[in-house]
Amino acid sequence: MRKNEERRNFLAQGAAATAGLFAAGAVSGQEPTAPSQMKMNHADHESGGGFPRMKAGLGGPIGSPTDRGKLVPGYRDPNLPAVEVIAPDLQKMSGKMVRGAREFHLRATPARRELLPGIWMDAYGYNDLFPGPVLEMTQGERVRIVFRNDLPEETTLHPHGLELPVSMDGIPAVTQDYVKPGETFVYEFDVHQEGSYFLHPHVAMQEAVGMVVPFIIHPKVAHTPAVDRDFVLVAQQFSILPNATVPNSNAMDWNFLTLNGRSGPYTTPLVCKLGERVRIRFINFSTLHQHPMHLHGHTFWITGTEGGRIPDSAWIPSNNVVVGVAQSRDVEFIANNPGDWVLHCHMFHHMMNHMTSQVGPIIRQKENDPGFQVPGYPQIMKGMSSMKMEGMDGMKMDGMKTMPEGDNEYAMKMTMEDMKKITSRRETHGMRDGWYKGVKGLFSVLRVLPPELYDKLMNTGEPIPPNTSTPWDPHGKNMPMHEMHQS
Ligand SMILES: [Cu+2]
Repeated sequence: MRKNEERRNFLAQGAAATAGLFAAGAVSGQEPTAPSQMKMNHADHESGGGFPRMKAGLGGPIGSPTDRGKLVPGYRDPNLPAVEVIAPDLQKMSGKMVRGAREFHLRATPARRELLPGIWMDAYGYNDLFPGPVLEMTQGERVRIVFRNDLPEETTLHPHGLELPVSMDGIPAVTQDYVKPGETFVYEFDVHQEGSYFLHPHVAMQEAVGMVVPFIIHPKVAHTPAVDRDFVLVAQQFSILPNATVPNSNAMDWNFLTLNGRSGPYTTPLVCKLGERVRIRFINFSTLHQHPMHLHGHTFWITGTEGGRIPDSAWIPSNNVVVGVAQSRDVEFIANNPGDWVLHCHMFHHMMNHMTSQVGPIIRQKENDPGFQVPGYPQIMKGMSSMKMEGMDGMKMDGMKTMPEGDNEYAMKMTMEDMKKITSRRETHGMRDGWYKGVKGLFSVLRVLPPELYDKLMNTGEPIPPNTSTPWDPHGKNMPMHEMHQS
């Protein structure tokens, strides 16, 4: 058995090296559905054809198909159509075929969103949502968007990045008249591209208050190597001043950073099975900032942009992809490193909310926090100490030992009900006790779970105690929470 396995790996690596040699030739004039990859049969799935599918590791030599998992397929049958996208915390629409076109109905509307438990934003969106809803379709289809303006002001709908007839481009004055309040305009065009696109109004101050619709076009034939999961995440930033719920679209300084309309730790984790091939589509619909999106514990390949699929000869390995304003970046990797891995923007001001001069800096507020004594570090502000919640320390509830204490102003204001919104979500069960203290602002978590744990978590209602997915403890004992340093 072991011998056979070694032989299989050896053969796969040989095939890998050969395929690597001819990769450049195969890629030129490449069909989008026929990348230069070796074939991997099901027997090779467990081993990943020489790539360590179930633990961290590099795979074949640089330039080979197994190099950092580059062309290692997921478990999904490559003959199946592309897998549907998963949009945590968003709603999706796949439309309906009407008179030869995939028809969607979108209304521009005011929309409310709870960015964090208890923190609401009143803005604009579509169908009472923002961002979203996510529209999904297939390359080659005709798309009809019956668009009605239910805002109290004029707007249009612009299909961003699409090669369509100019009359469908949605630019006020240049290609069409504004759609006035109460009016309907039908956008209809053939979609010959594939990739991660989005719709938005072509009215700058409306874009700044949330209006964006992810527009995901699957290729006619699923890309290879096949992915098992296809996530979409939309990054946005807002300025919500004290005592306001409406974002200030004029601001040049932001205090709320969101992924799919929520800030960490309210962003719902991306859950996958160990060994799967995962795609994440990042869309940046922020007013002014890039987001260097960083995934821990894995190396991904950058496989697509807002212009569609990149030929595999030009993919770039990375763990951090800069997503500029109005850009999208698709990345793919084999989730081969078990555990709960943060996935976040690496701009320090985006790694938490309220990093803005307008509403005061996040501060060290506990005198026993070693950072508190650092000269020059923003320290306790006058009056803040009186805001501490009384009697909350040591309270117990499902899935956690204590209330988050003193981590930031928001944590201090959270109620038990708010906390429950964060910790009661099934996708968070089994994470390390107190995980939510280290997940803020433009943060999410990728959970790479052994198959049995995944099935128990996502397909049963069985209780999963804290510390199940990250049970290892380098210090041989559980450190008390107050000694932990989260950053
Ligand atoms: Cu950022």
